[in-house]
Amino acid sequence: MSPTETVYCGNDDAAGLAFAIVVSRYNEYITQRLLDGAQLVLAERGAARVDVAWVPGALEIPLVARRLAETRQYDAIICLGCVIRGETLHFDVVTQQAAAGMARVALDTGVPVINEVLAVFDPAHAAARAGEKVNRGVEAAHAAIQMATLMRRLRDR
Ligand code: INI
Repeated sequence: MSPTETVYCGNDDAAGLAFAIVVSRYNEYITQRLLDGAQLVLAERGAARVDVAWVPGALEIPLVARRLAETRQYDAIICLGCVIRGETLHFDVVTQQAAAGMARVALDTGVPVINEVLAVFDPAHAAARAGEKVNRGVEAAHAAIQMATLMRRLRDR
């Protein structure tokens, strides 16, 4: 006799779902484009609510993400930032602390947190990931919808 098997997966339908986006002003000429990409996808996919919180830099993202996650009002939190190595001597600290903080928020609260803080070597690399064709904000929104719907599926099983 074979065991029963269930495969859990999310989908790309954001209807009825609520999202928060935490976005940093540091390198805003890049992060605004990531935000535009994420908002476009969430609107296209029918999200019911999309709230945006601006923070000064990547290091401030985790605290605000946590505050938003703790409201229990959001199905997923999307974090957008841009750290450019040439501009910071503490590149590793900023990227690693931000990433560790975001991961902790997700694990502590159970709310999916999508880390789309770009960590790149120069502005051209950042621009290449925040354009019309390739836009990591778009990818972040798709990941957020997938995770939000997967977590609902797991909750309702
Ligand atoms: N923050 C960023 O989001 N990107 C950067 O490239 C960056 N650099 O270059 O330093 C950066 N630093 C600011 C940091 O995130 C905090 O806002 C600041 O240290 C105050 O806590």
